[in-house]
Amino acid sequence: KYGRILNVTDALFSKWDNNEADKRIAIYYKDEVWSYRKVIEEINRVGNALRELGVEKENRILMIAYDTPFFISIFYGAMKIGAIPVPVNTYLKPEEYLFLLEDTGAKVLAIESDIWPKLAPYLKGRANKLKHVIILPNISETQKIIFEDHNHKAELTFYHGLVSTASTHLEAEKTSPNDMAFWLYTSGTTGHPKAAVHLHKDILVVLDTYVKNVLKISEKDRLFSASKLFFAYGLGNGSYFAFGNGASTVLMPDRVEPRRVLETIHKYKPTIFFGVPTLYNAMLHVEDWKNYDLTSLRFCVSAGEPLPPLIYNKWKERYGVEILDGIGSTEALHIYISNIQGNSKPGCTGKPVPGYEVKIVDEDGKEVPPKTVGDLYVKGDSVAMFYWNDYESTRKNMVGSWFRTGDKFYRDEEGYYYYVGRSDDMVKTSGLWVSPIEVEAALLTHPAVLEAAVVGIPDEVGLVRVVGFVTLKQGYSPSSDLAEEIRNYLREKLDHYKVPKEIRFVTEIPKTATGKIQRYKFRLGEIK
Ligand code: 3SK
Repeated sequence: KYGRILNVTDALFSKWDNNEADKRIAIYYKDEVWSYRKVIEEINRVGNALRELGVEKENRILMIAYDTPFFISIFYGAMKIGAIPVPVNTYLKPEEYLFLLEDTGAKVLAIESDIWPKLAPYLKGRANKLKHVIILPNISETQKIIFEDHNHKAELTFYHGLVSTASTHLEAEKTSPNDMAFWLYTSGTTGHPKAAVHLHKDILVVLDTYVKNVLKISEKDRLFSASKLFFAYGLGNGSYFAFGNGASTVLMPDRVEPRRVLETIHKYKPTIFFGVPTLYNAMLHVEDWKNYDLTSLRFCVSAGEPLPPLIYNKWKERYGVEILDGIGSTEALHIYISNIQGNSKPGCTGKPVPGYEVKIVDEDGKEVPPKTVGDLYVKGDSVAMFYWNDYESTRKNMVGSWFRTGDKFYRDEEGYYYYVGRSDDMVKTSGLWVSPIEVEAALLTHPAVLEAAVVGIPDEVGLVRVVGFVTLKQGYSPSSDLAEEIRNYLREKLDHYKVPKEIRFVTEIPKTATGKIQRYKFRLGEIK
């Protein structure tokens, strides 16, 4: 379908002549408006500058970058010359970045100016393949500094100094649809993160499936993703969903904070907003929400965690638009089961996106009948080819053309899919399975509860008990009476064995950068 030669950057951006590219807005960023032409020229400059540095096909470029136009120019500029951008979480610790530098064998590191000083002291004698460090804009520049030690020498340059004089014309590398294009790290609950290796065709597959069949984006759309570009979910929402359709994206480099997100929607008037359930919940709790106009939104999208019905209903009631809940993965690149506009079902993940096949299987790999919980597998052309440097996980999760998602699901007779939990988050108590998702959704309907996480914790004799960890809304304080009242309330809503034996009050529910609750931290006793 995609021919013998395909370069994803070229496929996305070569559709318009200069005149047309001048007229179309690609990016809203702070008070700047970037036309498609400006973006294409910046991408070409970056591609040329990287070639000048000696970057060749398949060389890796580790990106520790905020959501700015420079993320876009490096990511797509690298792929245009056949190099491999690897965007990673901007909130990691130096030791974690060292692992990523060494695992990728990156020749170039593109890093934000405020993160570089925190990482630089740790580089001595490590990451020996690293030859160039590019400091991303935001600070004064022009000088060139040499950073070196006994084993290591990386040349440090500032983005603008490197890129501004490069040519705006660049012939794309003639890559094939199945050449490596970019990697995205997926953080498991244990062990090191693994890089899912994506190919040049993968982005086009997502555009031809989820984007075309579910989102139906047109060139009139303006997208805003609170989830960051370094995350597979945000990368699509905030970049190629727009670029593949001649639409625009709003980039917000700041930390995600509910009021900041409301301000951004109010100011830039996006037509589609992408978030995660905890953010929607936090936005619903902003007291002066009436000061923000969200009427530009056609609909919203949620992923990362299942969207509790309460949040879906409150949002719809307040803003009059649906939140389309779906599930995807870094390995599949984006969403493969989703609700659709006009027909979204609260508490349900929806149906398989046309273009993907899914199956639910038991422990022996046999497909289970409707209403039976099992392991979800997905098949589709955007699924990563393998994990870099991780033979064991590749063999375990990529089973023929199927990918084992690690999620437990059941489907009903009409073919709607329901998320029950991560395989390793499910709680078995008294021989019965309890889905943390169901109990958390019930907890959230209690007027005092702001956020909740439910896990199974062994008691003194080693029997697993369901425990609910909650944070409270303003105006409520922890007490044993309140804990008892919450448990009584749950008894009205849940089967008796699902009601937590204990409610513990905490100040924070830990989450990954992508909004997934880290239930294992409670299980391991890191938070009590
Ligand atoms: O977590 C998800 O549901 C998701 C969705 C889209 C892309 C990536 C991920 C992990």
